[in-house]
Amino acid sequence: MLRLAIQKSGRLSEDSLNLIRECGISFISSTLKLKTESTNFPLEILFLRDDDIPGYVADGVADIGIVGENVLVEEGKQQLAVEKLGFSKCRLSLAVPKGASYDSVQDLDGKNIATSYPNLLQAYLQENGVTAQIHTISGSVEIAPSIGLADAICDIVSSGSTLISNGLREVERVFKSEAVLIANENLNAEKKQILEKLLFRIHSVQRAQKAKYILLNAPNESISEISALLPGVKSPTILPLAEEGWSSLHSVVNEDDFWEIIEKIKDAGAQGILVVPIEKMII
Ligand code: PRT
Ligand code: ZN
Repeated sequence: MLRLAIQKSGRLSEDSLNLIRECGISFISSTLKLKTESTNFPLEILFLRDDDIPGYVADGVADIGIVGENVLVEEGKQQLAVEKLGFSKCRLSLAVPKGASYDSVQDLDGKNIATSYPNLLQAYLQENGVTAQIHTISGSVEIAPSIGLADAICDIVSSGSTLISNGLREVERVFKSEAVLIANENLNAEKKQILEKLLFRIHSVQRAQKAKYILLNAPNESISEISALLPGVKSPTILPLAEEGWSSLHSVVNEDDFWEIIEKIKDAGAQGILVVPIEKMII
């Protein structure tokens, strides 16, 4: 049995639970419960505050966990990281009041900066040869300049709208973060094996999220040109159509190069292009 710690309620909770479900792991979840066990996989889930997850995993109270890299690195436990998960993307940024003059991070020398991430901020300032007064506060960091508590703030930014609505301007990106799977460093053989199984499923889900299945019709004389444009897992599947001289091509394309490929294959004579999502991709 492997014990997984995820955030009880917050920005990581839903995506963490969805990832587990997409891995085919079923469980009964209730917002009132602190613990649940899967009905079809040797996994127990603990629901905790995100800040407690790295510590519990390091101590072995939980075997693995899902947490933001910002929290993990702030707590100095980056050695526990196993795999980036691609959700809850955000950045830790420095921001100053909209009207304040600002040219470079050196302008923060001798200033007061409010943050909930003193270690990440201190490391960044040190790298840049800046000495500032760091005020550690646990919440509502963005109001610190307007109440005279600080000249600047260092906080998590996602869309940027919180900064704008508090009259602040993002000036430096200190740290880029996303959700990460972490694991205790001394798992026994049985737990390691379960983790391997879980990682295999996570990789299949992640590959599928990035890939699209594409079907198209093409005149036979265009097949070789179109095939060369379709990367696929191996090579495209080619099936003859009932109509003489035409074929159907099936392949897999990566989301990142998707539009570029579509344009090129259209120019090469592809018609009736269908693009469908892939649920799992096992290679
Ligand atoms: O109760 P618990 O301690 O478990 O939760 P929490 O309140 O400490 O954390 P939570 O749920 O707010 O965030 C969990 C994790 O989500 C963070 O550690 C980040 O890794 C990640 N994440 C992603 C974010 C954001 N996006 C985010 N936008 N964490 C916080 N924010 C906040 C930010 O602090 C600021 O107040 O949202 C505001 C900015 O958002 P924008 O979109 O206006 O820029
Ligand atoms: Zn927290």
